Amino acid sequence: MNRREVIKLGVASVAAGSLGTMGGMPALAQDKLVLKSSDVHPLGYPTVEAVVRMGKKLEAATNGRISVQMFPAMQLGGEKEMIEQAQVGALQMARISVGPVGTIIKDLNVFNMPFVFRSEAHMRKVIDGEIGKEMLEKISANPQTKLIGLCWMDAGSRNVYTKQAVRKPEDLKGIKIRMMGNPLFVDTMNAMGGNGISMGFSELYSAMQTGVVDGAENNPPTYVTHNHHQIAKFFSMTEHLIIPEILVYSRAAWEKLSKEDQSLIKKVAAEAQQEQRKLWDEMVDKSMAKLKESGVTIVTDVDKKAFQAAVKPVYDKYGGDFAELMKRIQAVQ
Ligand code: GTR
Repeated sequence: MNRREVIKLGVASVAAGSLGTMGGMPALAQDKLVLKSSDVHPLGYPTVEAVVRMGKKLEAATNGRISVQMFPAMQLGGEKEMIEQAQVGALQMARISVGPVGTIIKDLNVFNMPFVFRSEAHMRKVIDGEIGKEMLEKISANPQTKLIGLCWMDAGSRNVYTKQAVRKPEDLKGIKIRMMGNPLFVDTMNAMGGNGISMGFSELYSAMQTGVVDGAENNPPTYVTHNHHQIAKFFSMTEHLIIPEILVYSRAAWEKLSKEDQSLIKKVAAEAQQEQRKLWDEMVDKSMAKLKESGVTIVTDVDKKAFQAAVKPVYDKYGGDFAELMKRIQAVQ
């Protein structure tokens, strides 16, 4: 029995087939391929919209044979659960942050290093170039991941948000900041002066409400979309992490695809990488406007140099693993 997501057109069409051709119906039921895809963000969010558009392109290119069924807004759990579901083939695609993937593939952690990119524009050049290509291949080539790396997406810069302004490392003293599930991030927050608490994204809102954490760090669209700005009203532009997102495909499901379908999916994914960043830029502008309207204090006079100096222990601990890669990233202009 083929475990691929195959939906038969139904008993009626099979019966029609066995009776010969009725109304131009093919003799055999046509297999449809519905690609289940998941994201922690809701419909309309740039990463979700980019994959929905990919689905429309796939439908158009295959006369409806391939389509995407989107499960947004953590319907299928947090990022950890999504990765596990894709690994066993219960989901075909998952849009995730590189954050947790760094725990599976060491080299990918280079993108998770604080201040590794000079700017978002620098990060985009890196993911669009040789290094980006190599990293996608690393995901696909490593059997342990059970995933295929399809394309990158943009998630801007992450900034600290809590109940007070954060301008320098001392301001974070004794403050519990939720970080993504990867020890590198807890070390980063501790080095920045706070107390890093590792926690899944799906638990964060209630953890902020109940005071389990005092705040978190993320990009403006996530901060606003998930209403975190209603609880933690100071958004300090620390820009300590610029972590790309990644669209992965279940390896188990990928291996069942024809070569033609694989290259079609890769082609539309490469287009999505470029399209998503336009949606992203618009969303960042909208989110910043909404923050201002909502009475959030946006702290811009952050001593970034002090934070950069503070994270040196993170470089001492992890940097040796990918010193060469970091040099290549710095060399990208
Ligand atoms: C968002 C990202 C999510 C998730 C989240 C988090 O920026 O889009 O995929 O990683 O951050 O902090 O867990």
